[in-house]
Amino acid sequence: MAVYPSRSAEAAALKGVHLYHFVMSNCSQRVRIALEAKGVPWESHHVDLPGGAHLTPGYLEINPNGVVPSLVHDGKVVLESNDIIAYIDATFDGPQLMPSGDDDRTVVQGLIELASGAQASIKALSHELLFKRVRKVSAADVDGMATAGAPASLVDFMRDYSEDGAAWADRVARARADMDERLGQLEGRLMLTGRWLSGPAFGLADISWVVNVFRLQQCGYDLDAYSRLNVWCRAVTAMPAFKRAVSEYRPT
Ligand SMILES: N[C@@H](CCC(=O)N[C@@H](CS)C(=O)NCC(=O)O)C(=O)O
Repeated sequence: MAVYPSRSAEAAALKGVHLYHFVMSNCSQRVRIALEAKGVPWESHHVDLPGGAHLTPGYLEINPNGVVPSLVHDGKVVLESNDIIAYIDATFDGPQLMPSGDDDRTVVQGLIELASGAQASIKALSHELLFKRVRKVSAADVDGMATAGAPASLVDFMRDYSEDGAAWADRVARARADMDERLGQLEGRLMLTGRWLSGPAFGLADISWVVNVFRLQQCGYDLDAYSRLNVWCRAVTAMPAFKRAVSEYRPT
C-alpha cells in the first residue's frame, strides 16, 4: 500500500482525515463504510463525477488516475479504495476489521482482491443497467475527457459506452460472465463461514464486497442464484455504518 506526501499543495496542507469521494461511487462508499465502522471523524470533499470534477488539474494532482476515492491523512495521500480501507483499519482505533490469524488474513486478502478485480465489471453493469437511462454521453463529451487529460482507460470506456455498439455489448457480456463467476465464489465462502465473508466476525471483506452487491441490487441484476449472499447483504445493509455511509448518506 502506497502512502506518500501529496503532490497537491492543497492536500499536503490538510490536517486530519479528508475523503475525496462521490456519493454514488461504490469505491467511495466502501471507504465511507470503513470510516464509519471504525468511528473515524472525517471531512468530506465531494467530487462531482458527472460534472467532470475528477478530471480537473487540481484533482489530478491528488489522484493522477482521475478516479475517486482519495484519502488524505495529515497531508499524506492513500489511493485505491481497498488499500484505503486497510490503511484505515491499521491506523485508527476501533473494532479490528482484519482478522488476526494468518490463514484468515490470507483468505480475506484474496476476497478483497476479488472485489478489486470486479471493478471493471461493476462499472460496465452500472452504466448499462442504471446510468444509461439518465446519462447520455456524446462523442464530443468523450473528446473533452481526452483533452482534459483523462487516462486512456477512462476515455476508451466512455467511447464504447457513448457509441453503444458491438464493443459496448461485448464489455457488458464479459462483465456479466465475470460477475457471476465472482458471486459464485462468495456464495461458496458463505457456505463455509455461515454469516460473514470475513470469517467469524464482520470485517474488511464484507465492507469491500457489500458496495458491489448493493450496486448490483440497484441495477436489478439477477441475484436469485445466490441465496446466502442475499441473506448476508440484508445483514450488512442493516448495519448502522452502512446506513450512515450509504443508504442515508447525503453529500456535504
Ligand atoms: N481501483 C480504484 C477504482 C476507482 C474507480 O474506478 N472509481 C470510479 C468511481 S467508483 C471513478 O472515479 N470513475 C471515474 C470515471 O470512470 O470517469 C479504487 O478502488 O479506488
